[in-house]
Amino acid sequence: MGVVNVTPDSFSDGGSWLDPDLAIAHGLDLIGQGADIVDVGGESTRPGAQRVPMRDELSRVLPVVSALARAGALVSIDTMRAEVASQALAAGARMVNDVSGGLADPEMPAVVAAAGVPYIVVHWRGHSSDMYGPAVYDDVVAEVRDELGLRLAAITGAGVDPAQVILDPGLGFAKLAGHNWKLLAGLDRIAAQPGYPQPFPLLVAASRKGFLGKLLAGPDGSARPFLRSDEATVAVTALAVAAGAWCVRVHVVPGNVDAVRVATRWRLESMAGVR
Ligand code: PMM
Repeated sequence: MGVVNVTPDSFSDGGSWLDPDLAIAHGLDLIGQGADIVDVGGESTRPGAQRVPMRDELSRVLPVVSALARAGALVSIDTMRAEVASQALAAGARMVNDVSGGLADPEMPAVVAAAGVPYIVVHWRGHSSDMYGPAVYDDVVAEVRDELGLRLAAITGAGVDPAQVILDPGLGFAKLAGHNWKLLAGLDRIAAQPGYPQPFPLLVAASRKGFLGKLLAGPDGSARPFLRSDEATVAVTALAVAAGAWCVRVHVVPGNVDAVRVATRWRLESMAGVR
């Protein structure tokens, strides 16, 4: 999944694709480079971000979604608002990526259920204006798994088919660096939800996030700028896919596509070995 942030202020690529023509061209580039899905978003969720008015979010994403869908791309709409999801689906999006897992807008699950599309349900504890206040856990993997389980109960209660749900541990959303690493090491526990016979597909979105820059800090302790953490993202992609992740959400496609192919081959071989 390649990212098209149609925002002035996303931490990873803010401002680069605010112009709709540039955003559309970028989405087509990502597809040409091997992305299977383009994820179009119009509201930054960087730490400290304030909400964007809905009309601004709509005017950012709709022309980009419809042009990319018309060009044949599988478009996911990255939004916490049911109305934005609904209009983006009408414009040709075929998947909803909700970083609040249905918590920010109670109407979202019903919109997704009515459309019958895949729904990426992300672990979230509140808006980005207070990103790290709620980042308090005793056992982050167990708590994220259980809180995603509560979201699953709520959204399936609203009519969403569990077969359409993709779970996401929400790296960085109410998580400190150490929490993100524990979650990456515990992906299988998050996918295996009590009461469901099969593990859920998982999406991992580590690309350019601050915990990578922190790990790669220079000798003076200053974090590596996120634009220079793309190789680390490729490493996470390989490890996450080898651990069973279904999808990775990334800003730069080429190295990640290769990593997905290598890790998929590796995983197939390991699974054959245990049969
Ligand atoms: N993170 C961001 C935006 N959208 N979607 C999913 N499913 N999971 C995430 O962790 C996620 C997301 C914020 O990152 P960005 O500003 O680089 O897009």
